[in-house]
Order: sequence, then C-alpha cells, then structure tokens
Amino acid sequence: MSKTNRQFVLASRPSGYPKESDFDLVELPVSEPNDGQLLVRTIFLSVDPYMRGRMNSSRGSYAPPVEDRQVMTGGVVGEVIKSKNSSFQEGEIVQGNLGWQEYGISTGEELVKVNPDIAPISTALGILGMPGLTAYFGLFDVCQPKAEETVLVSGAAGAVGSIVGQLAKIEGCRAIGITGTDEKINYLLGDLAFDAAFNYKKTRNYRHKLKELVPEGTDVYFDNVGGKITDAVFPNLNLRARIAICGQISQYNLTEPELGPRLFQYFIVKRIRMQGFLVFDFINRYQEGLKQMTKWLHSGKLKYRETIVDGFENAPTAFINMLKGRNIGKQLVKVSDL
Ligand code: NAP
Ligand code: FER
Repeated sequence: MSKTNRQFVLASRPSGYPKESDFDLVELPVSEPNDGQLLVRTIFLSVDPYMRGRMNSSRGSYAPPVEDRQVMTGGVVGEVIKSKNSSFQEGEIVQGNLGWQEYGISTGEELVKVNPDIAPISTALGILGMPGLTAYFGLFDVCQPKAEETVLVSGAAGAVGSIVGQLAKIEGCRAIGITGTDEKINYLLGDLAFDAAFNYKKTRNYRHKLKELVPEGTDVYFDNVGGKITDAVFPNLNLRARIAICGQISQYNLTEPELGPRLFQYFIVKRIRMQGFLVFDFINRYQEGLKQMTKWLHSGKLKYRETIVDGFENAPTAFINMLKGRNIGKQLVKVSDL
C-alpha cells in the first residue's frame, strides 16, 4: 500500500498577517524516486520570515513567488528513505529546500548532508544553517566590528539576532539588544550575556531609552526589523557607523507602506554606511562560516535556543506565531522522529 504525503499549498495571498486559511492541507500518495532521485522523509521544517514575502505576488524578489496552490517553499532536515542516486545512502540525514511537506523528492543537487555527530540535526536549520550564516556574514563581513565597539541588534532574541549579539561578544564588542518580551530580555541578559537590552513593546520613547542604555553611541547596527525602531537608532549612531539591513520584519505584514521620519541627515556628518545583503551572497564561503560557528558552538562560546511546534499540521500556526514574536531563537516544526 502506498504511503500518504501531506503538503501545505498556498490557498490565498495574505493581506496583512497571514491566517491559517491562507494555507490548504493536501493529501496525496508519496511519489517514487526516479533514477538519479531520492526520497526524503521530513523530520524538521523551518518557518522563516522570508516566506511571508514569497506569499506576495512578485515584486522584483530574489526568487519567484509561490504560485497559487503550489507547495509552500521551505527548508527541511530529513532522512533519505529511498535512494536511486549513488551519492546518497538510505539512512543519511540531509538538509534542503523541499518545501512544506512530509516527504520530498530531490535530485540531490541542492541537498547538503548533515552529520548528526556534530550537533543535533535541527541546528542545520538554525545556528549551523541559513540563520546562523546570516548572522556570521552579516556581522563580520558587512559590518566589520572592531573590539570595544558597540553593536546594537534589533530582533535580538530571534534565530539571527541571538547569534549576532553572541558573535559581537566573541569579537570583544559591547552587545545591545532590542526585542519584544521580558522573557526574551532575560534570555539575552542572562544566558547570552548581552550587555544591555530593552523591550520595545514596553518602551514609550525608544530614542531616550537608547541614549540611556548606549550613552557611548552605536558603532554597528544590525537591523532585522526596520520601522520605528530603526528610526530611533539613527540619531544614536557614531562617526563611521555601519548598518547591515538584514531584514525589515516590521514592514512585511503591513497593508500600506509606512512613512517614516526622514532621518538620513544623520548619515552626512557621521559618514555612515548602510548595506543590504542576502546570505546567499556568501554561498562560496559557507564552509568557512560553518567551520568557525561549529568550533564556537562546541567550545560553549555560542548558545542557541529553538521553539519547536509539534506536528506537520501545525506548520501555518508556527509560521504565524513566529511573525508575531512568539518564538525565542529558531522557530521549527517537528514533523516526525529521527
Ligand atoms: P526571528 O527573529 O527568529 O523571528 C522573527 C521575530 O521578529 C519575532 O520573533 C519578533 O520578535 C520580531 N518581530 C515581528 N514583528 C516585529 C515588529 N513589527 N517589530 C519588531 N520586531 C518584530 O526570525 P529570523 O529568521 O531570525 O529573521 C530575522 C530577520 O532577518 C527577518 O527580518 C528576516 O527577514 C531577516 N533575514 C534576512 C536574511 C538575509 O539573507 N538578508 C536571512 C535570514 C533572515 P520580537 O518579540 O522581538 O518582536
Ligand atoms: C529574508 C527577507 C527577505 C530573506 C530574503 C529576503 C533569505 C529577500 C527578499 C526579496 O527578494 O524580496 O529574511 O532571507
């Protein structure tokens, strides 16, 4: 008897925050791999902010939008359960973009093997995966922090932000975080040893708060959120400050573009440099990044957390919860056991 695969397909393009009804759960038989292909059973599915952009109709994005009724795009870690590709053996663990489904077929070209002896396999979607590499290259390459400088990160308790602050500490910098709950603040100041942090949802005047917490001024701003938080950072920037535009999550679920105060005048005398980047820009250096991050993870210099929702059927809820800030560290969906 053939096994059943479940997939989430795009049912409607959201306006504002996505809703559960924007996704349809579809059942179909598990496909057989053809020659050269392999079949992967999903163990963990990653839900990430970029997926919100892929639910929109195209606007000059780096990748085409998910089509109507197409399987939602997404990275997974899974086990090879059938292989007609001599480079992959049954039982091996792999990571790749197989989408929101319980079983995926691949030619193996875009799959990366995951060594379960190095770290828990879920880390291939977090600290030792795309978010970790985003933090690593975004901070070290785009921002070039120097010891003793002050690094400020927004979205600080998330998958990327929580790593950025720790990398800044490793570099000998002062790390300051902005995030949205007291539990997250305690995590940053306690477990992750950030030097200061504030809860933007409980702060009336971000600009005053920054003046109080960062009297020396900000040398590096790693921006995950944009909007009012970023507006408040500009006046706090030091001479030759560097800004990495990693993400602008505060804008992803707006129905109307937000008009900001226009503060680029602060860039003139301070000679500030701001640069957007995509982690994929560094694809040729992923091995270097992973090697270093693995070393720091093993030596205890880097820590990570995951927020794991159980059950494939809960993937849309996990995604929506992450967009609303319910996650600490990397948001994952556990689809099946190892
Ligand atoms: P994440 O931070 O783990 O999760 C998203 C977080 O965003 C939520 O937990 C929430 O935390 C915060 N948030 C949601 N709405 C917000 C708002 N209106 N204002 C301020 N904060 C808000 O996600 P991630 O995977 O690490 O991604 C973080 C950012 O990096 C995203 O903007 C993403 O698009 C970007 N990114 C970019 C690249 C790249 O290649 N450039 C790669 C990966 C990720 P709070 O409780 O703090 O609000
Ligand atoms: C992300 C946010 C935006 C991301 C990629 C993008 C890989 C790209 C957006 C676009 O092409 O319009 O978190 O992560």
